[in-house]
Amino acid sequence: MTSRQWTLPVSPAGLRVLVNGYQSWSEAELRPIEDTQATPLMRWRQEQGHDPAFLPSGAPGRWRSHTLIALIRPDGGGWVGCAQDATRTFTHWEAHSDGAAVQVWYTQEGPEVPVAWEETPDVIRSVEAQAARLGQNMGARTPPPLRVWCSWYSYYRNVTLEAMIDNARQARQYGLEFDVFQLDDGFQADLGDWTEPSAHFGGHARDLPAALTGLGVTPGLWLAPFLVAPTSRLFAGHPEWMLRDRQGNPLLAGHNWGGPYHALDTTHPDVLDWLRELASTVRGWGYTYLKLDFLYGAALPGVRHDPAVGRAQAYRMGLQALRDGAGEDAFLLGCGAPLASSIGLVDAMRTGPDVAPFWDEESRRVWLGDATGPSARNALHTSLSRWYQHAWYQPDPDVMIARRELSLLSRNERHALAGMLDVIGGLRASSDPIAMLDAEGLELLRRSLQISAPDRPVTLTRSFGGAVTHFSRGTF
Ligand code: 9PG
Repeated sequence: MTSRQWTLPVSPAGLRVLVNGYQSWSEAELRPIEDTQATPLMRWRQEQGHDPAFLPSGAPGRWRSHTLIALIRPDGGGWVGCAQDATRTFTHWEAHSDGAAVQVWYTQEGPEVPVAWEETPDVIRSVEAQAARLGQNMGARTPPPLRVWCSWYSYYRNVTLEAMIDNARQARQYGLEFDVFQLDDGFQADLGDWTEPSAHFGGHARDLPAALTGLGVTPGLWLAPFLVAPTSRLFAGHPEWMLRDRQGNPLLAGHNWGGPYHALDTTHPDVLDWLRELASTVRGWGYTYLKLDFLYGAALPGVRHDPAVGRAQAYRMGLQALRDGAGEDAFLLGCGAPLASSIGLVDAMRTGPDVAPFWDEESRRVWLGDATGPSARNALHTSLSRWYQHAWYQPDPDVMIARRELSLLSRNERHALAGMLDVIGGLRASSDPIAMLDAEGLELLRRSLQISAPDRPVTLTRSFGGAVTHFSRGTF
């Protein structure tokens, strides 16, 4: 474990800190250093939304960040630090103000990697340059962005084969230009039993690609390939494949789908074979776009088959097996994933929590310290604070919402969400049942599918006339 420490020759007054959360859903933000970084009060949110080995601090004036950190003076200059490799190493940053002085230190979990640290007159440019170098070092894939229709944010787990085909047909009728139609969670019998259908789906996931291709769109499929439900056939057949806790029990990797679930141990050679086989099977069904979700499961702290392999490396071995099975030309979208350690293996990455058909859930965000939950506000806040990650993959800031039914968003909020997603750039997605859209909704969606060039913070202020003030140089 390497560590280094600096004392900055600056007063904390007016100093801001840019922090990056561990995985897709963890908060990233730019805040006055004297503020307090929220930490989740509920234990089950700690492993599901964060790195349980390096949680947000929860203490006034103390900020924790993964891979990259920046401290920004009112004049726009300051300090930037960024790991230059994340293939086998997680890099942890901490900045602390005691009211008089500011200290920064970092620790590494895994083999030593080069770390850039510099004082700069232009923090934004330096953040972008250091992040870009990390991307280059890890062979970042940045294909053109895609326009995706995803079943999750309207049908949730009740999606059916028929709903997928109906929506693809209606999108075509209305001339909506989607590249991909992606089936989300709900088609499978259980977590781990991906090749067996759920009772309500009304068919089999392998029957969908031909219909979608016939309608002129690329078939996409959601998987949470590292997760295993205790009720699944996979768990019954291979209990020895699970990541374990210190007592030797299958590790609890989180709580969702009405119960707890486990994660695969990706240092086990048979697990890697199974992952390759899974990705190649769904590719064989015709899915060339895969949304690989809850990927943090393979990187949790735990007892592994090969104890010499660290968490970041174990994670990447699992992801590499999926890439090998899906093929070099498959489009892989990571989600719920350790960010920097995915560079080079995924084409796109969710860079924030889920959008929801409401703006904010203050009780959960403020009182429970959990800004990883679904809301339009959380999704935008975090994806905006990761603008420099364009150099790592295509960012996916999640869906816009144009429908008025099944939504609490006001008209202004629907338009603001769509506008901000366009500013963030990257993938463009929608989940609205096409039949639910009125004329204004269809127009908003149509406009949203015209992707403008990925933007940068300097132009953020131009687009919003200074509304996004925390990104403007003037306020740094
Ligand atoms: C499917 C969904 C969608 C969505 C993903 C992900 O921490 N949590 O409990 C948690 C649950 C679900 C979730 C994110 C976090 O959503 O982001 O797009 O695919 O899974 O179940």
